[in-house]
Amino acid sequence: MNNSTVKSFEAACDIYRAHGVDPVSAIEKLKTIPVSLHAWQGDDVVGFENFETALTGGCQVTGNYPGRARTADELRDDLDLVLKLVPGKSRVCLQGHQVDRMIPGVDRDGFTIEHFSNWLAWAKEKNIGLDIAPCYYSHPKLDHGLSLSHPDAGIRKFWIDHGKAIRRIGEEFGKTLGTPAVCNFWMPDGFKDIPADRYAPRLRLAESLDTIFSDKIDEKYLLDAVESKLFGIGVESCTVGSHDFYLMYAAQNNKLICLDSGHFHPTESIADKLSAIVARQGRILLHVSRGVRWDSDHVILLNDELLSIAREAAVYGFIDKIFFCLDYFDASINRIGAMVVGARNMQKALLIALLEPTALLKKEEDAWDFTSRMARQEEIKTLPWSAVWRYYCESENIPDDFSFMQEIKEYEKKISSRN
Ligand code: RNT
Ligand code: ZN
Repeated sequence: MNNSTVKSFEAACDIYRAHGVDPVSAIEKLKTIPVSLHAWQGDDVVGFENFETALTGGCQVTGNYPGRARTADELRDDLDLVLKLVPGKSRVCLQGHQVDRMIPGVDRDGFTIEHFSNWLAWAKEKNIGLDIAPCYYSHPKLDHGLSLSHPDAGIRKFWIDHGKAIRRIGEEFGKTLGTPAVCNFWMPDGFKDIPADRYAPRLRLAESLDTIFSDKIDEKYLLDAVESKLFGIGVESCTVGSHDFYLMYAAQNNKLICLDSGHFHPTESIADKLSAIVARQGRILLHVSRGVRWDSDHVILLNDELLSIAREAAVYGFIDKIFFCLDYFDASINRIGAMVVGARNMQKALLIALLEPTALLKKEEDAWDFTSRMARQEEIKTLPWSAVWRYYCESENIPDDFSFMQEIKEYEKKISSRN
């Protein structure tokens, strides 16, 4: 290891220890926190079914940077590189249309583990966990923008069967990989303009979900989650699976609620919601994203929002109850770079949170000394976390903050035939 890295780490350790924090245990803790990398950044949420459809999910991927993974094999190659450039404990989360292969005559309602067997073999070999989400968009059966809440029972049945199929696939992931697969349900159902009836679609959505979840699967293998949303492109006026709807649904059915940081009013932070939900529901799934004005799924940056999410997740001793999954898609830049920058930022934010001298802040707060608390919060911003980060990356053989770009550029040359 580089001598100056060790020296600055030791100096940083002295400072942190004077604040009652041990960077060595912060690093050890960080290594145990799984972060699920969202595979869909690699294929622009296109999937690998035989047909190419535009993304019809009330969200949008923009940009035409070369190099999109066109097959599951290509995506796995890309992820192999991502995993080399990101420290910490990664998982991979798939969308239900990122199949290895299609089987003639079998549509999404009939997918089985056979459609994902190479993914499973790959994850087993790499010793990482897999998560999955059914894919309720980019398919002709998403009719008038509705799936599980559609008035037609036949359409609902197709999507119910898709949900059931993906849960079974997740169960296989969980069994084989020895870690439960998180199976996240999000569907774009909603209305562009003011609906006459917001109630009936919500009743139908609840009933469809009940039918899907009536197949009992052991939580040792599969953890169900439901993801809420305020609005999306083309569904500006009403989202059937709103936050109120899913918070209630999750609470009543003991499911994970998934909070996506891009799915609320632009000034509403999900950070404050973490302790509220964990206090009542015990656990939570996060889709860590970055909205810019609309639900735009930009690459996550090390900004105040990310820092406060990680802070709220890490300091109360319930971080093992938080499931982290990244969720953004930017096709205007190198997709591997997008994944790596965002995933490293997630790791950095978690490290900064684990290095927080929370006991000092609490002491000041308990003594009603809110001025010192504020001064302390400001002091924390200048503590030398970057020396700890550099040491951590080097000790894990992960390139430092800019040199990973070199590997990405070299890889970009190798995959130039994709264009
Ligand atoms: C959409 C949701 C959902 C998607 C994925 C690709 O607004 O956030 O999680 O990002 O299905
Ligand atoms: Zn999401």
